[in-house]
Amino acid sequence: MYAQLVETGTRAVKSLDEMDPQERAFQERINAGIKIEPKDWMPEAYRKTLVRQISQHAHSEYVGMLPEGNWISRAPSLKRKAILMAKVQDEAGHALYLYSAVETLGVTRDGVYRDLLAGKAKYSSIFNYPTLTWADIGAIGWLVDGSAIVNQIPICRCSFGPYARAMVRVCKEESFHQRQGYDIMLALARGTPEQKRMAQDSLNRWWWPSLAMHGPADEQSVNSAQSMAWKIKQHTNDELRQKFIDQTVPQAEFLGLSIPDPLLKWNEVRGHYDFGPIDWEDFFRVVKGQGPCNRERLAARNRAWEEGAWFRDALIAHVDKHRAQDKAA
Ligand code: FAQ
Repeated sequence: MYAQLVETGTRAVKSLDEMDPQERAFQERINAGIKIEPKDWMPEAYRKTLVRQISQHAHSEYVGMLPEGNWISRAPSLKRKAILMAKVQDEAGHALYLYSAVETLGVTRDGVYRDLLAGKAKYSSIFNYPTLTWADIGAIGWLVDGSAIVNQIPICRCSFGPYARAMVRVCKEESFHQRQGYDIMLALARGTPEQKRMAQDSLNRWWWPSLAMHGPADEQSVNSAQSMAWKIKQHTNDELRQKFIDQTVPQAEFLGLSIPDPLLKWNEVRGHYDFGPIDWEDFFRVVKGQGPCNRERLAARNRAWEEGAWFRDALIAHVDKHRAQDKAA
């Protein structure tokens, strides 16, 4: 029964009996699978959780353009370059859908974006690692977009309408991204011994950060219990991490590459792969801004913001001019 006090992570979730009538009616709508829309009443904590998650998600898409953008000018063929450019543009599009979704919650895009630029807002840990070789572009598509899909498909059923609807299109595009990444890995794995080594090296470096990007282990995930009660999240971080591992290991086998985990083993009883410990110290260091590329990523975003000032000013001047003309007419 829902009315049980759920306690996972470190924050407790209220039971229906503890809610006032308005909040209880809200929770009952969620339990019945009815979407919450921007103008509906919602608890302040629900709104804040969504602002936090959707803005972090938008920032991740936006910062996520940088590691891949790094290889556009060095893609190994015209075809790969065109595909990569389209992918990086898609990520910008995802950020825009998400910034639009977050604006329906009474915050401004500029406001949440300035928090990112000031280093106050989080974005996904995974984008603070460098892309050292072309194989990293394959690994990002395969593993990072692969993780993103596992995480985002359930968000298509999230209780907040604008977020759920934005995710439908994002997921379709992410699945193309995942396939293009796998296609790069396949070409390298079937290429020369040196190309295969490059693919293996890239898998070695991206595997563990891709597992960590699903978020802290359930007992450390402070937001999961409440977000699940509100159906913003449908699964815990560990459940999604396990799903990602189970679907990705056979893909690595098909490539003839080895997952860099000596403890990885199929567990007949659980019906899942067992895996080795994740380096959570590294994860939290990266989240706190001490990863290999945190400073570089924020500097790049700040530079782009400053260099784009003339365009924003021109756009506003243009809109103001038309508004004045409309008024005069
Ligand atoms: N990095 O209590 P929980 C992509 C923070 S999009 C940094 O478990 P929650 C597409 C978390 O915010 C990738 N921080 O939190 C692409 C919280 O801190 P807070 C982004 C992290 O929210 C591909 C604290 O730790 N996807 O890849 C991370 O319930 C290729 C405690 O954690 C999304 O944002 C992390 N990895 O669960 C683009 C999906 N994990 O806020 C370009 C939507 C956790 O209390 C190229 N988000 N933290 O200060 C979610 O599903 C959730 O927010 C989780 C975290 C699952 C990420």
